[in-house]
Amino acid sequence: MKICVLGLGYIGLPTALLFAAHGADVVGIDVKQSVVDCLNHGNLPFREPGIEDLYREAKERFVARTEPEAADVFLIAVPTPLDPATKVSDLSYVKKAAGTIAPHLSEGDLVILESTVPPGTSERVVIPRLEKNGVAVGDFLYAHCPERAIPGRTLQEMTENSRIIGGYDRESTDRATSIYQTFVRGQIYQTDTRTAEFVKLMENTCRDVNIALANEFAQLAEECGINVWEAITLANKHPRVSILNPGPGVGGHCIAIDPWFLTENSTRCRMVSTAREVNDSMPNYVLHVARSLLAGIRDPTISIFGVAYKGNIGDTRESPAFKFIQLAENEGYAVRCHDPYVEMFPYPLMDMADAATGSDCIAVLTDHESFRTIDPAVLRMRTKFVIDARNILDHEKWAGHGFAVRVLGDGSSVQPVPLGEIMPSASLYSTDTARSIASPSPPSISLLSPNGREGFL
Ligand code: SAJ
Repeated sequence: MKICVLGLGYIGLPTALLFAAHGADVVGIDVKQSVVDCLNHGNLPFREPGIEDLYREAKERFVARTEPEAADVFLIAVPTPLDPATKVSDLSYVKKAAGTIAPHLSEGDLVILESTVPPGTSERVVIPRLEKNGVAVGDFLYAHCPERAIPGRTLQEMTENSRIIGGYDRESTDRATSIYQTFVRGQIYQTDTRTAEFVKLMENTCRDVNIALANEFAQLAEECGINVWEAITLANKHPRVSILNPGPGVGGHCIAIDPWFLTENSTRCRMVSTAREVNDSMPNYVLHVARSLLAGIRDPTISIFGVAYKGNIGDTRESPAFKFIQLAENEGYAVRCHDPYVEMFPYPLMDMADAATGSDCIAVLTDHESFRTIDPAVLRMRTKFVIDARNILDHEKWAGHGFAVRVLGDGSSVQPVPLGEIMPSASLYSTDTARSIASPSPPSISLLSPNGREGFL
């Protein structure tokens, strides 16, 4: 079996390599010559746990090219970004991919779309382009098989997760099922194409709405003077409650984008777009916290720890850090960035000690495991503020080194500050967010002077 995989990104490349490692001859197609060259020279264009070993296993049966060629199966895994101005999906890559497959399509071939698309895209946009060379759907087979793997565990999830396969007809669905069964160990559920498109969007939208709820709880908790992290832990003891974690916003190429694919053809969506707005506003909320801390400090510098969109990966796509950096710079802050996982970023990246030296505030935006064990003693700050937007730091340790720790969603000893108001003087900050009812320990409290520095230098 020969498979042509169009798009060698975070989904397409691992999928192509898995097929090759399980016996298919795979031609990987990417419009970027640099990606093709990189792979054909034995290198990988990005990191992902296990992908190097997989590449070694697969390379006898894998080759990269810039143009598709005749194959038994064509798999489209190209990006479907969002037009940021209109909040409408940009299907240009999918359209182009379908158009370049058409001249190579023969009766009996199978085309699989993995890219996430608005409901109805297969019928309205993809299939008509595939038919342009005279072979009609039904004569060729077609299925939508949305990807479900999470960056950081891509290979494991591609192999173990269940899959939804929505075929144009029964033959298409069965053929696609048998092809995925070469490496997927999870259950495969069959449906039609439009349902499969909708299911994928529901999954990511569900997560987005639940994160938005957690983010709203965090802000409410601050207003109520309680610690949301403790409250969530307790609420989640209920057998039917599972609240997610608040944070500085939702990034990544999917959850921050896909919900808009549901709303673009609807005039009825309320909750979906509200959740997007809540999550998109979280960098503003973190900035509001920073503003309250840094008021009174001359020429403040803020050091961002973590620019990846989430923990333990180097992926910065749609990261909330971008918005936070812009807001902080507009506020007049000097901004420095540190991320041990990220290699390429439009802003200069510094090592941890350099990013902290002479700075006034650290904002932890990503939950990298390595941040748990940072030794605050090595950080030569001018003013020792830290905002932990992920509740990842060892707060007692940081407080022990003179830091005033502000944890997103911990209002247990923060005086509420109305949004937009710059807090000029004293307020109290808890340095202990990990109190439990079973073993309460008194929070250590730092009283800030009007210039916000006393006691922390
Ligand atoms: N986040 C929170 N709080 C949480 C969980 C996540 O703030 O409790 C944030 C993360 O920090 C990150 C963003 O949300 O910025 C998204 O991260 P994620 O881990 O929730 O998801 P992704 O975007 O890496 O991957 C998602 C997954 N979808 C679901 O879990 C429903 C994955 O299975 C999909 O394959 C992927 O989208 C995709 O490609 O569609």
